Amino acid sequence: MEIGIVGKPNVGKSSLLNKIIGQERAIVSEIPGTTRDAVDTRMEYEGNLITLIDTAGIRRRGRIDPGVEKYSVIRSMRAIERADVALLLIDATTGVTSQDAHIAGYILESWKSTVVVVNKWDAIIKDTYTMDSFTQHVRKELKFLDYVPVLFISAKTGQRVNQVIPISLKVQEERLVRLSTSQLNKVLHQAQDRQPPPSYKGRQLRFYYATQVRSDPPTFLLYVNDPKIAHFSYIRYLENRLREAYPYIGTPIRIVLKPRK
Ligand SMILES: Nc1nc2c(ncn2[C@@H]2O[C@H](COP(=O)(O)OP(=O)(O)OP(=O)(O)O)[C@@H](O)[C@H]2O)c(=O)[nH]1
Ligand SMILES: [Mg+2]
Repeated sequence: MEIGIVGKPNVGKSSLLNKIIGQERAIVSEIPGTTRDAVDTRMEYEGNLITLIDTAGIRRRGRIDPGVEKYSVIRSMRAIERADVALLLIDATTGVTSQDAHIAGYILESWKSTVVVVNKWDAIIKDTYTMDSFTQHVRKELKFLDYVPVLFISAKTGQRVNQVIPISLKVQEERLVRLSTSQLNKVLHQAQDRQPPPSYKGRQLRFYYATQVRSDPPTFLLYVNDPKIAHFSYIRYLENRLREAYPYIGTPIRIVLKPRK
């Protein structure tokens, strides 16, 4: 599997990569990136072949010029496109910034899985509540990633770095899970009974049956009377009910509506 390490400049991407390689007694080989933007590192972890993609840093002299931020997002995008799971690094000392949200948006658009990794956890003053309140901050700023695990690490001291690969593998495993058609329909019909779709322009959405047409990412086809009268919030509601049946940790769920012939 491919794990992309993405995030704004200076967040600690290369430090994390180096720490992972240094900590895991893994077979590691560095292969030149397919573009100059990325450095690929291959490793084996408990029988899994993993490629870590580090978004290359940008050479800069002195202060950051205005083009750098935008360009680093483009570099992250390329790493995301090649990845199954993206590690979105957040700097604990700055909190979630608009640039982080921008990269998160791109991960979502690409239907890739995510682990939010809050780095530089050593560098802030903490008490027993800090992790909870930082998690809430992440949930608030990255609203649409509410199914994503959040990990607090220090690439400098190595704190919890050993959890990064296991969590990524877990997320990838969930990404490939298929629900049976009967299980899927049971969940969706129960959801519909519990909360029927709201009517739109005097018409009500009717849902007939569903199938999972693919995994990677999990994609569900729902046959309905008319896709045009489905409301976004109702699709979100169905997605949440599906996640109660199976959490799909870190992975986006795709729901596609089709008119029943
Ligand atoms: N205190 C602290 N500093 C860190 C940590 N991780 C990285 N740093 C420091 O942050 C700076 C940037 O680290 P890099 O690993 O080069 O960051 P990067 O994301 O690869 O940066 P670019 O490749 O330029 O985008 C360095 O000075 C690191 O020593 C951490 O966990 N704690
Ligand atoms: Mg770097």
